[in-house]
Amino acid sequence: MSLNHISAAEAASLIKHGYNIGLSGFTPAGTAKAVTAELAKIAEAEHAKGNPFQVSIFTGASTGDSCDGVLSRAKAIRYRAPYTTNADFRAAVNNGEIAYNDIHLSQMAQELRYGFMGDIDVAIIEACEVTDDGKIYLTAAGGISPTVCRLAPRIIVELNAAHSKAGMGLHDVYEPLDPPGRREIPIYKPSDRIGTPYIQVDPRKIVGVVDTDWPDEARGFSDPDPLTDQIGRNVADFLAADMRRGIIPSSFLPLQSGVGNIANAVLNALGHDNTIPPFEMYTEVIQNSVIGLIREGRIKFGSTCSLTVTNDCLDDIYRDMNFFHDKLVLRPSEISNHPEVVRRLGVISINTAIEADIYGNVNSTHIGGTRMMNGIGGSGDFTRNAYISIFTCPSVAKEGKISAIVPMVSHADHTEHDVNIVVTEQGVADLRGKSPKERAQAIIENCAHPDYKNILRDYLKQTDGKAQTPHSIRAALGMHAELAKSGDMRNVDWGKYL
Ligand code: 0RQ
Repeated sequence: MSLNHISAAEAASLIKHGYNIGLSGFTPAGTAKAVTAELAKIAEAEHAKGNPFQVSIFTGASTGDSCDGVLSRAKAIRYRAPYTTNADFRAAVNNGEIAYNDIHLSQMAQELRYGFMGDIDVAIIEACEVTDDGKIYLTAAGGISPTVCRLAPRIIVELNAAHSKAGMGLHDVYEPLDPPGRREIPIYKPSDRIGTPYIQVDPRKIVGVVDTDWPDEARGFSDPDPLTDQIGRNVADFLAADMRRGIIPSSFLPLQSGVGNIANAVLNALGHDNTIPPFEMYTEVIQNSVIGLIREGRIKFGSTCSLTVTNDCLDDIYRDMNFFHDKLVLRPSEISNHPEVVRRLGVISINTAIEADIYGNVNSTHIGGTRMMNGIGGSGDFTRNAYISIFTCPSVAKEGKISAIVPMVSHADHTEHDVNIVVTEQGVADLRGKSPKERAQAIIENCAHPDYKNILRDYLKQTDGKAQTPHSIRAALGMHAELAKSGDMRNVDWGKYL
């Protein structure tokens, strides 16, 4: 049978109020764009007529403006999971307009299969090729596409000419069985391939193919600055020292690294530290810095869920697939982030904190304990199962008015039981093998900004100092309360809490 080519507007008209939509993509990479952009127009028209029109969005991770942005502004999202980075979506969530379920990225596909979030009505999948017999070749990300393609009764394919067909061999599509039939995921090294390069679907489920030419909406990165460079160097020096003393094998271990400028700086520093041998990545997101390091031979292999790179970098990869075909693999998020594989391979995880407390609990998601920033992403998948788990952040935010090191985090994403190392531009706190009181000493002395060291030391003085985890429960969030009151944590007066 031949597939039915339709316009994005026709495809969007197939989506009804109340639908649950499963989307391809992971970060703006590989996310379907044209149909959601048209859907926002339908929602606005329906709202203008006084009719309700809202959908639920299930995806791999964040999307671009053509999904989360336009749909949030059109007030067309009722519910969404998981991670997102869009500013308009964030504003809507923090205004109470959208129900947002911020779950671990590795769990998204399986929670859909288990039925925790209801049925999927339609999948919208970006592809660089689709065949009449139902083979869908994904673009720059694995995400939850295999699962939503299997669960959805209808599939819309966005056939995007902005992604070269040269990328057709990049993916390794594999979906585990559900318990009690689950077996081990047979990945024993980052480069192992265990599935197929395409998703096989029943072609009768493909209700339309939408031809587009729409580049990924990947964000660029700021130029490296002295602060992110210093954090990067601190991480690289720490890992090199651990290798010298035999904690990390001399052949090194695979790395996972989150998204953003700090992650880019860390990878640059590691890549250019010649005491560290060429290494591999088992990660969820590959950014530009990794592609450069693969070209330089400093990174031997990258297993990832997405290529969250700038469009010129992506085009270079597609043009040079002869070079990259045995150096990159794209996996579904359930596999790229799978705890079993992360633990087996001994992945070293590097993620970003908003704040860390003196005992090693980390908040990666909530500003001031209540307002959602982006979400946990894959940081929990990797942190809890890592060989060594690392969190990085600048020691202060907002011109020093906020300390990233606080007595007690205002929201906990990663607990003291999971966090091994905290790194700021000030230095490195190695929490491994330490009791809570020893950890507090290491974090305050090595990671806190000089403006806050005495404030944190004074906080500890007003606890009884003897308990397993000394706290003054009345004062523990005193720095946050002070920020809310005067706009500067440095004004905190512990005497008030005595
Ligand atoms: O504010 O935007 O107004 O300038 O938070 O902070 O320092 O620019 O750093 O963009 O890397 O974001 C943790 C949010 C960091 C991100 C987080 C303010 C700060 C700034 C952004 P402005 P920076 P980044 C990968 C794996 C999720 C966990 C993870 C993130 C803005 O990295 O979402 O790593 N991580 N997941 O000023 C108030 C504080 C603050 C603060 C920073 N303590 N209080 N504001 N800011 N610290 C993701 C995936 O899995 C796909």
